[in-house]
Amino acid sequence: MRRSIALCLATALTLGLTLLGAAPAGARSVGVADPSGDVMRSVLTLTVDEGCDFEADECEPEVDGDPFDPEFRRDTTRVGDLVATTFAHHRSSISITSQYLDIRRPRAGQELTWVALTRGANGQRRQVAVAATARRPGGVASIERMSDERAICRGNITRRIDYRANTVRVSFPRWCAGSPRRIKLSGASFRLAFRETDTSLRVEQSYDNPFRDGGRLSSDADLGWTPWLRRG
Ligand SMILES: [Ca+2]
Repeated sequence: MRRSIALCLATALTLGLTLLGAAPAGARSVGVADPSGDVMRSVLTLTVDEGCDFEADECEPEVDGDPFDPEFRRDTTRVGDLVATTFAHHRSSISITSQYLDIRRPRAGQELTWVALTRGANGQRRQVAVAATARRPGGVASIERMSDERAICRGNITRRIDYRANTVRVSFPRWCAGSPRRIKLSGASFRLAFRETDTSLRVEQSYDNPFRDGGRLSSDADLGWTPWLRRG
């Protein structure tokens, strides 16, 4: 159940972002400042009848909230609040570095995920994720090709989550993104917290993106992206 909810939320990770930091066209990197105090949070609760097995197909859970269109409200937490992100297109790699007010090491039942999206001038698109849990606080990195949802570049992604410095950095070879001459980048940071009993599952999701103050998650028609970044 937890996994299926996570997948639903992952589907919703195609986010509404708006670029605030302008940069000259053809820049090799861009730094984006984001306001503090703009973390958004939603809560989804699923319940089943007493004595019903949560995992059983015949036990249809009652859902409070929409996993595909969560209702987000502003939260006051500092945890997961992005304040600055640098997107860079280097000679042989692409990197994204984010500074948070506080990232906090995940406890059991919590996940911290940085999701980046790439859009190459050659039409190649990728979703890059770094997901940290209590068991894997250093994070597990992955890249998915958007055209066929195939996982690629396993073992070629470098990630570093520094819980003292409150930073996340991810980088990967250009070829993992299809080796475009120019690329646009986007992304957001998520926190998930699961609380499970025999008859209920509560999923708290909060997010912040490097471009925008608050707002909802939406379709990628609303995505804000960096300008085109030329190869450095
Ligand atoms: Ca922020």
